[in-house]
Amino acid sequence: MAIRHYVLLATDGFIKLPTENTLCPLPDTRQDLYVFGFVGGLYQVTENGCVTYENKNLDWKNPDNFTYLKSLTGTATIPSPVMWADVGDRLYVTLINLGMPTSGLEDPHTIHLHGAHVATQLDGFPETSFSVPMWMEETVPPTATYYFYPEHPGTYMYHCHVEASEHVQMGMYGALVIYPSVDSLAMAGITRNCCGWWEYEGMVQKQIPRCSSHRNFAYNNIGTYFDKEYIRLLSDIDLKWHQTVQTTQQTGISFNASTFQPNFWLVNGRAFPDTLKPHPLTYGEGENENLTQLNYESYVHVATDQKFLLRMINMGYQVVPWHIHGWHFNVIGKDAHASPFLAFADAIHVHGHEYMDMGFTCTIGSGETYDLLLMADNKKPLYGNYIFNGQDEIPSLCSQMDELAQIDPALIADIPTDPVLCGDVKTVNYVELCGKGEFFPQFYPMHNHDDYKVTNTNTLEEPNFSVYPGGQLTFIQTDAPPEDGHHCGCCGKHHIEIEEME
Ligand SMILES: [Cu+2]
Repeated sequence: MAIRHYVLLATDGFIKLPTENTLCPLPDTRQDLYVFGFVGGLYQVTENGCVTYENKNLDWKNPDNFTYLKSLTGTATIPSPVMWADVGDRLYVTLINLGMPTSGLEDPHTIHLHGAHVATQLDGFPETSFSVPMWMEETVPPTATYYFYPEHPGTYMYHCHVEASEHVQMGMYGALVIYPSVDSLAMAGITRNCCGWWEYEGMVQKQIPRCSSHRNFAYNNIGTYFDKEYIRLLSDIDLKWHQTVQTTQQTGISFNASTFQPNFWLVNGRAFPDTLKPHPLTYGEGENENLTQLNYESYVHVATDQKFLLRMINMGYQVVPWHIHGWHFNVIGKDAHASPFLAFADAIHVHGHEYMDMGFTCTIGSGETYDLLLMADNKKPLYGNYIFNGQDEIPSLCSQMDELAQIDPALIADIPTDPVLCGDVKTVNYVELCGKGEFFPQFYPMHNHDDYKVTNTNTLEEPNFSVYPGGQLTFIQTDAPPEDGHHCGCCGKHHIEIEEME
């Protein structure tokens, strides 16, 4: 059990949205968007009586930190920092209100831990609790500290609930993830033996690498193991609202909520092609286990045969039909509750598709979360022969692509690989891969299937226009199974862990 204490500071800021679909556009082709949001993050963790300060500068009681804290004013982006904890931890979030100087608005703010089982006093709904005023004086800021005792693992979100129609649209939201604890897994029969292997009801689970922790399970269920996880925080932006809020103090004009008409659709605060780039809120690998657990990377990059979890969160005002190419997902949870199908499959000891809640498009309403588990299985055995050799008297796809390339090389895509570092964009071209006899990497898009939301709008110039692709679109890249892996004798899958069973 740990006491995890976050400090969030509410303020305003700007993000830049692409108005083109070129991968690394010049800054002047971007749309500035005025936003509200939270900055800050994890302040301290107390475990077994030991206090670790993750960011001592967030200690708002220390006057030495006032300059730093005030310097965060105006630095908000979308989304706000990820917060996470284990079941049974105590989660505290201290809220400071830095104000929103660009617009001059002096609104109070709250933190609503959406989906959390908290007492009404802590709910962040100001009409039934309280809100936090702006920090005006050079004394210790007025704060409130929210408390959440996480009982259920799953995917949650948080947002400000002051004038929610406005403050949520302006961007005051972030992801909240609760993992099972070692104890909660044990109560579900999931334990670790002395050699580090995971067991379920006393049976060693060879498909789960020993390096996995309790945070490689989405729920207290053996069927919710994943190798990698990704947050998909979806939202939509009405540029006119944002511009109106930015100038409302001068103009006296506010927006009419019933005219909501978004023209940007975001994944983790960004529109394609920015979704292919490394996310600025992502910490370096291994930098700090308290901080590197989760991030807002939009580009999914896994090895073939890995299991990956998509934590879908819809903070927009529109329903999102989220479609994933390449594989069918298994809905292992919704709104922080494990799918009942998992228990059913477990009870009758089957794991076939017919006993799971599978699909290829997940329809996500505002305020909903879904946990989608995918297995990046290997398509080479089924499709490699046709692609490289041809079959059924149809020539190889490689030779067909080669002929198309001779008509126009641009017909064969140069696909950017993960992560796209502008200035050094690495690409894959399938004609070249054919020449090397290589099947990997594979690339699968996932996107909002309201395809008009897979666009970016240019509102800077007349006439206004939109470009495709843009908006809520990103990729899953799967590389070849690792060469240093081993073929598991139990499940027949390829695993990264090379150690033999003990
Ligand atoms: Cu607010």
